[in-house]
Order: sequence, then structure tokens, then C-alpha cells
Amino acid sequence: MNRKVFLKRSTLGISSLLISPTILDEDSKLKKIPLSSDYNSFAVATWNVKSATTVAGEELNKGTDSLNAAVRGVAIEESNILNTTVGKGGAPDREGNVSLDACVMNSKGDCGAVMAVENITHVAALAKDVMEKTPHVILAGDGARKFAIEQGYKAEDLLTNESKLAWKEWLKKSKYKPEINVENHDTIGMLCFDRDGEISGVCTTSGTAYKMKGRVGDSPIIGSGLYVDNTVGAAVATGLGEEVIKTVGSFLIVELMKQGKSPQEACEEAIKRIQEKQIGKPNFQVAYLATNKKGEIGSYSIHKGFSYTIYKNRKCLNINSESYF
Ligand code: SD4
Repeated sequence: MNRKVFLKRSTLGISSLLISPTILDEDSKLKKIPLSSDYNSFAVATWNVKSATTVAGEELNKGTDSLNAAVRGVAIEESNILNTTVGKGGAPDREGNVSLDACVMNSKGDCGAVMAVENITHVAALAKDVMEKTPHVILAGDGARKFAIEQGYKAEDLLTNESKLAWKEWLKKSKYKPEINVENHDTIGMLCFDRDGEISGVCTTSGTAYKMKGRVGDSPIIGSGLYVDNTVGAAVATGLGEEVIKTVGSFLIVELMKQGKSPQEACEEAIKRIQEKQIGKPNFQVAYLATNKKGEIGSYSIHKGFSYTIYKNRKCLNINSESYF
């Protein structure tokens, strides 16, 4: 007897709760059915982004895979014009152009990224398209924008009146000084753990406000802003990208977890690597968020004020992170 059929017949009579949904899927092409009330699936994201995290968590509850759930979740913040650090409404560079960065990485270790893209709101979805529809991992600038238009994305003006007024105000002094925590609402890095225990992640941002034209931070750089190793866990970063890149922060955290550290210990070690090089208290923020295969979460930042949001068991919570200072 075929093994899958055997498993189905022998367990259905006892309790359908014992059947792996994957076996049912492959075998009978049935849609995934809920096991008990909930799975262990969850979505977790940097900062206070309850709507985005809830959308991702509900997608996971419906059986959406971890990457698509994360991309759909972050899309909420990408189109939220009140969020001046992600997507439409993001603060521009010093010449007044809004340029976005994003990357995605799935449980198979495939990844895609777009950098310094103008006029396209949903850059996380675009990064996923780069991964799935091109022979490349990264598309930058105008090439990324052209690819988006070919794929049917709408070209939009991403500079809102509010962001334009704030930029004009900034121009009066023209002093580049990345803020430490932007209203508890910043780059969104999201990790999703789906019903099948597969982990994927997404990172999307407009980067630091009033950056030089062409500046790219950590967020679209695999290993810096995001890293996933489905056998171990995943990590995302927010804060001053230059410092994250110098220590390849997200990859470092996943490697530390691979060597046995908990997500919390790994995030703390990655922040210490940055702090070690500073004299005294730095005037920038970096924060990390990580999960492992057991679904344990860790987070740590240089300064107070970082928080993360988790959707699990149909509840969404915003949790303050511990910090070095
Ligand atoms: C960057 N890491 O472009 C992003 C910005 C950010 O909190 O996360 N700010 O450097």
C-alpha cells in the first residue's frame, strides 16, 4: 500500500488531528484544514506595526506560506502614508526623491532585493518578483523601476505633501542626522513562521531621511538587513544601516543561533559587536529581532525605545525590547 494512503486511512478513524496537513495536501489535493484551534504559526515584525502584523498572521492562519504572508503584511505599511520610513510617504533623499529598498528571503534560501527604487510603493513584492521572475538576486535604481512597470506595478509619486514640507524645512539647515527612534515606527522587518514550520522574511524601508542620492542601507542587503536559514532561524535589522552592514548583523545572529545561542543571546551579541567599536554611548540606534526553529523570539537594541509586534494565537501584541543602554 502507498505510504501516504496508509497514513490517511490508519489515522482518520482515530483522530483527524493526528494527520499532517502536508500529507493530506499531497495525497488528496484537499485544501489545508485546521488542525486544532491554531497552529504554531506566527508573524513578528520590527516596531509597532499591528495592522501589518495582523494581516500577515491572519494569512498564516489561512494557510498562506511564510513568504507570501510576510509580503502581504508589510504591504500595509508600504501604503501607509503616515509612516515616513517605509513605502509611499517615506522621507526623501536630500534632493527630494523618495527611493525605497527591500529584500525577501524564503525557507529554501532563495532571495531577491531591490535598491534605490523610485515611484514604486510595493517594493517587497517587487523584490519577490526579482527572486521568482529574473535570473538575478538584486535589481537597482532605474532597472528595478522599469522591471516593476513591466510587471504591471503602478508608477506613483511617493512624496506626500507632508514629507515635502518636512524636507523643505530640513533644507534650511541641511544637517544629516539620522533619528534614533522615529515615533516607534520605522523600517519594517518581518519574519513569518508558517503552519509547515517554514520561515521566511522581508525587510522594506525608505532608508534614512535626507540621505545622499543613491545611498543604500542594510535593508535590501541579504545578511545585513535580513537573513533566513530555515534549519536554524531568521533575523532582521532596523536602525543605522551603515553599522549593520559593517557587522553583517542578521547573518551573524543566525550563525550565532546555529552555534547554540538563543535568539535573545544572539541579538545581544550582535549589538555588542557594534558597541565594541564605539567610544561611549553612540548617537545612533540599531535594533535586531530574531526567531529560531522552536519559535523562540529575541530582540535587542543599542538604545531604549525599540519594540516589536507579534501576532500569534489570534492575538497581536507590541512588546518593548531590552537595550544595551
Ligand atoms: C537604513 N536600516 O536604510 C535602514 C533604516 C532604518 O530605522 O531601519 N531605520 O539604514
